[in-house]
Amino acid sequence: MRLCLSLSSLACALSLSLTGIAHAQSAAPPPAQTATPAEPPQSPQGAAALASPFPPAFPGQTNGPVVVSQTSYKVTQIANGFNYPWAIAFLPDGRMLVTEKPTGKLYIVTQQGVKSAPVAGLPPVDGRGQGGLMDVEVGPDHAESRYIYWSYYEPREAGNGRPTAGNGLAVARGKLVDGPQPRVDALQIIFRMKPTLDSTLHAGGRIVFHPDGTLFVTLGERSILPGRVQARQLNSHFGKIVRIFPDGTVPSNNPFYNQVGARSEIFSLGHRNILAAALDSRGRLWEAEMGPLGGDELNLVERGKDYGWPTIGYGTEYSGAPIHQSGQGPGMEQPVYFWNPVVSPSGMTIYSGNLFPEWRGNIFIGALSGHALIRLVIQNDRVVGEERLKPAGNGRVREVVQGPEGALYLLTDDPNGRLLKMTPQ
Ligand SMILES: [Ca+2]
Repeated sequence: MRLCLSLSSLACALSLSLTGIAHAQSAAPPPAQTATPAEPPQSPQGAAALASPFPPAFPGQTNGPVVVSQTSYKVTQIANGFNYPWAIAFLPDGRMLVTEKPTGKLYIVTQQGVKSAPVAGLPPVDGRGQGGLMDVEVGPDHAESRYIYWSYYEPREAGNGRPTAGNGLAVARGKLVDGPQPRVDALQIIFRMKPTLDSTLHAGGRIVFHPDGTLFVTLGERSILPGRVQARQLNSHFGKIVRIFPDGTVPSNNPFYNQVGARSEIFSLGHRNILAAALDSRGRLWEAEMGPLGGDELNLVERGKDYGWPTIGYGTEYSGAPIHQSGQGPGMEQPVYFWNPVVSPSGMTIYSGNLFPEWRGNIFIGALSGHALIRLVIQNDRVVGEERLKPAGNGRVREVVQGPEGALYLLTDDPNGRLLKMTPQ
């Protein structure tokens, strides 16, 4: 069920913030007030890495051994013409929900590639910068409730003392009404990231349902320094993964539920910007986050733990300036793996299907600046092999999801975004 189908992921957008710390994560034009950064080095595995400021904490934490699949696959294009699509979710009959980031549009797409009219009734999005409509998920009780869930940059009143509009990530649900003009009814906003900030960057946006009846929402730290400094502060949602019930209420067994001054939704902290997250077969949450230059990370997320951003890490600012005093620190978790050069992880699924037995248990990650579908072989919670697959040619891979039949479905990140399907050759 959701363990397999909803683990998807997703990704992010553009370029550089005022402080020069964002990834070049999308081909979309940067906001007018920002400089255009150099694209992070394209990173075919084995290419020369930039010098890391700190050594890895353990062997194999970066630049893992290259592995090659024995299984051959074919790629079928189901549809194209999506404007920077972001996420895929499967309806019970095999049709797909597909989001478009900057336009805020949601489509229903058949396996034959027929697109519906945009689903009506979604609230407006702030589509500037990395913003817009992000993830979509089909509720675990969809058969009875018809609920679908989605995340988006919500336009808000001005934040952080600036005259321009602010925003924040929000998660909404509504009941899908199918038909020639699909719509959602009973709209309900179940989560609002706080505080509001004037930034069009790093708000995260992945939604992952857990079999225990809760859902995780991954968040970012907004890139600009007033946001970044909040990533380890419990009074802010920035740089956190939060855990809520589908109706927006907060589980009382969350780690900081009763802590004065802490936001009760917080599950983990110290993240930079998470667009890729998925559960494994044991129900554990993995995430890959957009790091600074040379510092994208894979983390196994545990309740109440601190993943260290911006205090520790293995990268530098995109200007080359230092960020961290150390790669390690007391009370903070080490990434399972990090990438140098960066790959811009933007979608994730942990394969559990029958079509590709060789790939069971592997972590698949869509890479934007990596222009690849990354396959990680995991043993004892460490990366023991990495492969860069090219099912989208040299395209930027935004999303990877396992379909109900065990195929892998992908989205490419471009103005003529493609919906692709990988099946055995
Ligand atoms: Ca970290």
